Amino acid sequence: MVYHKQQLKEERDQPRPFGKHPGFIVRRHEPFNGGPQPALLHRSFITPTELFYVRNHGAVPQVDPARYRLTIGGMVQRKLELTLEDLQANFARHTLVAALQCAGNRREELMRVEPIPGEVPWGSEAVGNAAWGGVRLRDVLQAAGVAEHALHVAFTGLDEVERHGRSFGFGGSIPLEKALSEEVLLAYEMNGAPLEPVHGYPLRVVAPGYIGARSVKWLASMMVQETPSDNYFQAHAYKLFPPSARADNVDWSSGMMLGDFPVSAVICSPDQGASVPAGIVTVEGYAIAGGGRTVERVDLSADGGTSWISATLQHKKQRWAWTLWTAHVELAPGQHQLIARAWDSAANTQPEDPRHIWNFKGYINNAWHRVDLLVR
Ligand SMILES: Nc1nc2c(c(=O)[nH]1)N[C@H]1C(S)=C(S)[C@@H](COP(=O)(O)O)O[C@H]1N2
Ligand SMILES: [Mo]
Repeated sequence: MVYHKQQLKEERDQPRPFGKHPGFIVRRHEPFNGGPQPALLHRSFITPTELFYVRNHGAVPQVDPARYRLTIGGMVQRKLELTLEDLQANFARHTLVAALQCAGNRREELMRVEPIPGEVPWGSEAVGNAAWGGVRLRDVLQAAGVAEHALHVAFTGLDEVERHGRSFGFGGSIPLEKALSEEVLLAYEMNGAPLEPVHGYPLRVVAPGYIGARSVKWLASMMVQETPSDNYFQAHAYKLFPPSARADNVDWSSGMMLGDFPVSAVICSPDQGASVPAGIVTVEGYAIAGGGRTVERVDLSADGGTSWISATLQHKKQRWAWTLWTAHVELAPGQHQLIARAWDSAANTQPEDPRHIWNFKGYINNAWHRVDLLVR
């Protein structure tokens, strides 16, 4: 669906949940989940907050900043309890442009291979690129003093998520090595403003290059420990399972805990099913590389992958951020399919078909991105 001026007029009077743009696709109201229409996603390098996707597993908690405390415990020399003011006054402020991407981005394409019940059917909108401001997790860990033999840092949020009759805060962990890297932030700002409640106010983790699930919002506590978090969202969900696994036969210990996400390119415009005039067609989108790798090339094919042209990258070699890209193809009248794929700085590229990477939770689909067009 393309976003039209007419629609804007009609939607102006509609409620805008959490201050999101009228062109925001709400995938679920409770808990609130959604993201922008693809045609709005690639308009600027920094994704405006009103267009930034939201992935929630529970209701958005209302946090009183005066009563807020972050606790740091586990394998540390000094347990800490910090107010927002402590963090802002006693630790250096750092900013970083970094993309967040949900592990479930593009799940919809996997669902067409085989249904994935109970999961959010994301198109390619569960991604965004923001300017984050806050303190380095490393600096806070150093203030607490990390004990020997510690290997992971586990985070828990203030939200209440229901799973299997239990209610608990969303959580997850990252390896200590990642936690001590300069890119991981405890962010209190997004795009130059205090975090919006829906994005984790007053404080969230930003773990660039990792699946979004590790960037815990409404951060309540951090535990330094020898093992990964035993929170449901680290120990069961957000794991990559073998192709034969299904909900009724899964061996939960067989999955790989997801961290770095893989390289991926997406066509945002023209949109799926669009009708465009014959001639030179401008194709635009985003590309993203995980784990601190950079996007080195984006290829575009209009003949099923037999021949490819190189797109122009607009934000080359910027680690942690996405890049926007543009390509021009000449198309004659008729039905066409455009395909995009990216290569990263480790020479990784994308699998051809979602059938080959299907997994029962529907994570990290980075198959060649395809858009069907009618050229008139
Ligand atoms: N406390 C908490 N943190 C959370 C989540 C959540 O449900 N609760 N969702 C995670 C997931 S799966 C993703 S993809 C990102 C989404 O961040 P955003 O909503 O700011 O885009 O937040 C992560 N942090
Ligand atoms: Mo996610």
